[in-house]
Amino acid sequence: MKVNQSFSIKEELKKDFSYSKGKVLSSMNCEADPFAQDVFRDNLEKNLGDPALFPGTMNIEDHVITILGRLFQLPSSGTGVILSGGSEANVTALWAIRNNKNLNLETPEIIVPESVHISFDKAADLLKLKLIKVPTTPKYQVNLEAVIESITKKTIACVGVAGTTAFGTIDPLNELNKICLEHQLDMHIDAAFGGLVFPFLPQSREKFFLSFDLKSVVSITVDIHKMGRVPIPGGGLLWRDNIYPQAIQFTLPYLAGNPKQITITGTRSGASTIAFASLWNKIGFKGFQKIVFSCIENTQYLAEELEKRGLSIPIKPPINILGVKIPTNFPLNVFELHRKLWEQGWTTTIVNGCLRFTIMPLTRKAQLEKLLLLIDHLINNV
Ligand code: 0PR
Repeated sequence: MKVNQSFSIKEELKKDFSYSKGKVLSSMNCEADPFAQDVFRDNLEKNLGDPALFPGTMNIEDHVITILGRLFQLPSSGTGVILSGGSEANVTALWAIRNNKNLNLETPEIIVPESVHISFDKAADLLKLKLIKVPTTPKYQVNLEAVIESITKKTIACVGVAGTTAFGTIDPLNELNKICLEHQLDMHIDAAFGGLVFPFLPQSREKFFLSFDLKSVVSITVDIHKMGRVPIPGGGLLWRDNIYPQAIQFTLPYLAGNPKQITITGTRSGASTIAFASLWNKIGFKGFQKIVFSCIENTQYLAEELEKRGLSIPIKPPINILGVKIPTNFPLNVFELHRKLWEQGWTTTIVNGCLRFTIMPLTRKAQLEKLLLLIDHLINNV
């Protein structure tokens, strides 16, 4: 391939969207907290893949696991790791479950709701697992009867989602746990997005059961680069017991201290881990809760305003992800509205036929008012 001499990195970067305008409503990432950005920048060289060189960063990773673990009642036998994101965490979780079971099955089966993130398809492909996708209910939660019907001798685990990619819904984890216990199955929870939302909601533990108190739950994915407000990459994986990471452990005989790695990657950035630990030290549970409340308030505001304009909300948003249905008699269809909003710099996605808005910490109510004015203008000028 010929090198284009006029290629300008500066010009290319101008094509990118910036979170700072608050108009990106299609992403689960957002502009990181300014303090977290500073900490991140100060720690670019930290490599969690080499504990002998960075023992302090390793301790900070443990500290972050403790902070996250407390949100989900991780038992004292528990452990965890910070990876590149939710996809790697989900792949690693299924890897550990598969190896730990060690049943000599040709293709072990994992039952997942059809709402799961694409990372489970990737995991199944990589790990030679068979993914059994079961339908969801009209509330976009896993259909429990379908789960029971799907269990076979080859089933080794079930997955529950806390904060689905499409609508932010949470599966009936308590009931799923009962099924798993009865059939001696492991349960993994993908709380990549919802893991730093649900625990801050009032009485959420009773209501949502996103917790290691459910005895079949062996692992939980929780990302720090989504609602954790730190720069990418940062995805957490918590394990109930050390036997899970031990099942995927490799020793590096040539590195000082012969470290054991339980990660797909060798070199592993510690910057977002340090940024998260520092941000938590600074603002704590209450600070994160405030951010979550404001995101949810803004989501509810947008939902109500869109309903007033004749759009429908098929699933009441439990958190800050909003799916909106465009009725057939509306002046614009979902593709047209989606395209026209993008043309004005407002990014959304279309998921399950709905226009999906992710309302992240940087999106202010004033911003949403501007979005609604634009939508009014688009409706009135078709
Ligand atoms: N689990 C759930 C429930 C998710 O929604 C996602 C990401 C993952 C796991 C995987 O996380 P990583 O992307 O960290 O590996 N869902 C986002 C989505 O599909 C990913 C994303 C993020 C897409 C930012 C676009 C974007 O700008 O919407």
